[in-house]
Amino acid sequence: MNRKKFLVITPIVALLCIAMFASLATPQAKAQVIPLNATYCISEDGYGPISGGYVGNPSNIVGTGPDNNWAQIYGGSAGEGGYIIGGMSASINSGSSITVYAKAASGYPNSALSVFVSPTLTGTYVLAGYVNVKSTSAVWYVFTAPEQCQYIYLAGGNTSAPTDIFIDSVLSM
Ligand SMILES: [Ca+2]
Repeated sequence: MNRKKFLVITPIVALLCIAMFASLATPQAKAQVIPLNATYCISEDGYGPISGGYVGNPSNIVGTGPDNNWAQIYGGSAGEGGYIIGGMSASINSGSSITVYAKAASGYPNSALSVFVSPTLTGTYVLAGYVNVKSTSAVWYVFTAPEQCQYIYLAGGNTSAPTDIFIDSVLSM
């Protein structure tokens, strides 16, 4: 699959998955201590709106840990959002954690974030999980890699509510 086709198809898949899973319970968020050898997001490899949303400062997901510089995924109406693709500094094993340090803007308590993964940038992305980002204080949201992977596709958007998510860091530890 070439890159152009991938970028068109994947946001549609993301919103479908959000619609399928939005009524389920959300993963538990917990605090994290970052180990020195944590795998981190080393590159921003693509971003864009989904159905009319907006993505700001996407490269702020890159870095060895939280630095208080945030990427934003915004959808002012239900069904709108955006996506950011990140490359990790090392391959993540199936079953390992993927942790996303994120918060919601005030007034957007149903901001939905879905995480997909792939071993290659242009490969097939598989859902790792989703969460409703409710807190305006940043929290580590913990997902589990469903397969060996190195690329992370962060899709923000909720088919039944507006979304405004800020993401600082993506790690595996
Ligand atoms: Ca950051």
